[in-house]
Amino acid sequence: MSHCLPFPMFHPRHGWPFLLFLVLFPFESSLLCGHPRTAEAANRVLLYPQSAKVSSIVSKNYRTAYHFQPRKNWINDPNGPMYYKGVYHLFYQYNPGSVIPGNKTWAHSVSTDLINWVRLQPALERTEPYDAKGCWSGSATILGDGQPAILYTGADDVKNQAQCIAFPSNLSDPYLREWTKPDSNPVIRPVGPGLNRSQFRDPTTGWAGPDGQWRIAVGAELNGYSAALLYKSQDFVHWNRVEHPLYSSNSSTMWECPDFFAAIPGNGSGLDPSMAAPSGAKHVLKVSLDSCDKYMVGVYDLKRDEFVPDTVLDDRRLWPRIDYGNYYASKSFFDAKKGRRIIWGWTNESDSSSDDSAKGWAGIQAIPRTIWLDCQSKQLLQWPVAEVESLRRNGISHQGIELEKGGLFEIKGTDTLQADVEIDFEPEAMDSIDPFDPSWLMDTEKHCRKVDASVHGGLGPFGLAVLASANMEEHTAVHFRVYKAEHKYMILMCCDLRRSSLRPGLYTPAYGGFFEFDLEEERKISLRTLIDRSAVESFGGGGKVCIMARVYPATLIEDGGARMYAFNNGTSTVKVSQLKAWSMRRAHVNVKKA
Ligand SMILES: *[C@@H]1O[C@H](CO)[C@@H](O)[C@H](O)[C@H]1NC(C)=O
Ligand SMILES: *[C@@H]1O[C@H](CO)[C@@H](O)[C@H](O)[C@H]1NC(C)=O
Ligand SMILES: *[C@@H]1O[C@H](CO)[C@@H](O)[C@H](O)[C@H]1NC(C)=O
Ligand SMILES: *[C@@H]1O[C@H](CO)[C@@H](O)[C@H](O)[C@H]1NC(C)=O
Ligand SMILES: *[C@@H]1O[C@H](CO)[C@@H](O)[C@H](O)[C@H]1NC(C)=O
Ligand SMILES: *[C@@H]1O[C@H](CO)[C@@H](O)[C@H](O)[C@H]1NC(C)=O
Ligand SMILES: *[C@H]1O[C@@H](CO)[C@H](O)[C@@H](O)[C@@H]1NC(C)=O
Repeated sequence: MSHCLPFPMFHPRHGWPFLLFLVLFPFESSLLCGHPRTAEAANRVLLYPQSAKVSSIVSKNYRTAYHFQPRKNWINDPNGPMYYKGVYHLFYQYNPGSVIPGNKTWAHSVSTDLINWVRLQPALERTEPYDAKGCWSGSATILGDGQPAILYTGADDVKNQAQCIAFPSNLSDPYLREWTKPDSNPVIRPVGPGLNRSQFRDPTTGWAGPDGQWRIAVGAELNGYSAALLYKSQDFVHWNRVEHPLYSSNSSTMWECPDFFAAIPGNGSGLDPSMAAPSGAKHVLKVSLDSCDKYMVGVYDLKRDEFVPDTVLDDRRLWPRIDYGNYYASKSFFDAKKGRRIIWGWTNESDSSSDDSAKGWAGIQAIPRTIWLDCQSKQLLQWPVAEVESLRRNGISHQGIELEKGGLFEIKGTDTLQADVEIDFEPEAMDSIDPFDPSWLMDTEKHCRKVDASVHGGLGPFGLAVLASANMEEHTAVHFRVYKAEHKYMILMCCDLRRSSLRPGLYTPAYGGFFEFDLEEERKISLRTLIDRSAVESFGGGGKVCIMARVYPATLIEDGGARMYAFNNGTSTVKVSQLKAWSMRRAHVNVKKA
């Protein structure tokens, strides 16, 4: 299986993307764009009466430094990401007037490196009767003639959801600032057998079928069950519903934000959806439900025009997830510049809405991730886009650290609030591994709560404790625990937020996911964690399980001196064969307007 690589082949070089950014978007004097320097800029400290023990503190220190976010207000789903003529575009659900959801527009930013972003005017605003209640989520497609098109959901005043189209007003504008909604809108009305007109949204990017016609899927409730409805069009403007859905399931009632794409097993290259998928390609259907993003791997039966999953799991708790933490409404796109598929996902706040009002902002996008299918076509793998590494500085590295039971190694020499850490754990012995119980798969969060970082196991828990206060009263633990199943090893990865902050009233689950691992062959269990103030984004086993989390430690504000440790609380000794960490520079995210 020499063609099966753990990571995509491409390794773009760094350093230059930021320079290119400066060339394309030279700094203007109007860095604040006419917005007054409001209280937002001040380090606000609010005391809440409900907290007797600890004062609730809301600080600008929670604002992320290199995750995507607007300057202020509410954001949710990523929309219509695309690469077009040298520029990456990201649109996103945005309430221009408030820090709570509502009045959704498509805000718009552009980048040349996926890291530094310049904001533009909104691409879509609520201007028509059919989108009076909001321009909701959707996708961009690069059509055959090279022109991009947006399909989005318009919500009207009487609870109809309909799919609408928009085209760039001026194709000579390199940033595609203005978009036009043609009179033919809405192009897909919420009518048809079995359809619930207020559960019909989030059109996918179009893909070309063997008959040359375009196809899209739309998330829907069909006869009371969840479906990805299939539509066909010759010209992308006139659409017909295919009688049967692309895929449907009785295990839930509605799917949001479907995403459908082809991938070659074990190949890190992405595939262009406007071209027929090569033979041997598999297809992936991702859907959003239960506050998380789940997916199925299968084949696209072209004769029946249907997605057929390789495995049908009736219990949706068992469906694999894009991310086992705080991550929703993801959307992927084919990056023609580097021939890869990239996925964006939304991460909400997990503080209170009064905290959000005090901060003046709510919501970020997770780091864009390269996404590909493993050799066995069993699961998706994800890794932060290589461009993220351009933010690294002051790297440190250690080898061969022995961590016995109770071992704690402080990682010093990097910024602990903005860091990128890569660590490989290697078990010294494999004889004390605890047995696996498949029933844990039904509720991995429950299992992570039960076996937290202080519960000694055979092999594990071992991992990182980040954003920790001096006495460890506050810390976020990201850790692994190895189990032996009948013919394989199962690794549990947890991200435990229960001690992430002393502040009361926060949402602090213990996230968790399992992955299979060939421990005898691979030996090293890797963890990469991106720490960005209130974001802790982790990639276990080379991207097999990803966990995005939001944390609001008081430590971050009070002494600014958060600590970071590698630890082992398992009975068996583990060796940290390699540990690398970097401070992460602040990216230029929407601070200026083009
Ligand atoms: C939506 O906008 C209207 C005014 O256009 C405003 O009255 C209302 O409060 C806004 N709603 C939200 C949730 O922002
Ligand atoms: C279209 O964009 C180009 C490049 O930015 C600009 O020179 C031109 O004036 C624009 N045309 C219109 C009609 O706005
Ligand atoms: C359609 O969906 C809405 C929102 O979930 C629900 O309230 C309504 O009962 C559904 N209508 C039908 C006919 O099932
Ligand atoms: C869903 O349930 C209905 C009615 O019980 C059944 O006819 C249909 O085949 C089921 N569909 C799927 C995808 O299981
Ligand atoms: C991956 O697929 C592309 C076609 O999309 C092909 O050109 C390339 O050789 C493949 N790479 C490997 C390592 O198989
Ligand atoms: C390791 O276990 C001990 C004892 O159970 C506990 O006090 C300590 O907090 C644990 N370490 C971490 C990093 O959780
Ligand atoms: C994000 O916030 C947490 C805590 O309030 C909720 O439990 C999640 O349901 C929510 N996620 C989404 C997708 O809305």
